[in-house]
Amino acid sequence: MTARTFGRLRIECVRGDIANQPDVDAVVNAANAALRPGSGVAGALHRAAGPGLDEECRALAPIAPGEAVITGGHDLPNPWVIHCLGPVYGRDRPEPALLAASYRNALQLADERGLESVAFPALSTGVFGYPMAQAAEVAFQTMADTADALHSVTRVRFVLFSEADLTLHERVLGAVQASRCLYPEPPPRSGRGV
Ligand code: AR6
Repeated sequence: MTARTFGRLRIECVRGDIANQPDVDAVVNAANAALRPGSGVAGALHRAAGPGLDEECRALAPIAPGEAVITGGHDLPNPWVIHCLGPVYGRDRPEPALLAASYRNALQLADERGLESVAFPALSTGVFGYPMAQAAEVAFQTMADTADALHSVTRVRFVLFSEADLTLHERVLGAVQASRCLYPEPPPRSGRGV
């Protein structure tokens, strides 16, 4: 597990199953527009949550790319599920702006509800075909950009399915942090009285 902090926001990367993250307030669903059970993340979350989640979702559908809505967690170990519709790569344009909106809107919803912790999957990188390295950069830049505007959310977990996906995300997270910390210490004084 790798963790980096941006202001008061801690971002963790772990390998695991998004449907088995009992120590976070909300898990994020990589949803379809109709908010119905699907494959991948949506399938795993709806299976674990039971039919009550599908019922609650019907009243909130459809949603548009970049939008996020919140429901209860039903039989999941988490009190809340935040449903995001990421962009389909090559169809919903501009993809980076729509993917960034998904992350930003999910974080804002969690913050409005006073939640402390949120676990995300890598939105749009499965069935929706977004190249993973590009998607990871959008995700972490957006989280870093949003960090200062958050009041209650202080911990974000990125849950990756495979070791290769985890390694890639750890690398991108480190690079995003490094790009924002070019001068972590004050530059040394020259000593020449300039
Ligand atoms: N836990 C963590 N990550 C997972 C899990 C899991 N249980 N299952 C898959 N992943 P996807 P999308 C990874 O396809 O691209 C659905 O059918 C996966 O390896 O779930 O946004 C919906 O109904 C990939 O890296 O989401 C929509 O129609 C990432 O999570 C559509 O797919 C996202 O994969 C959404 O497509």
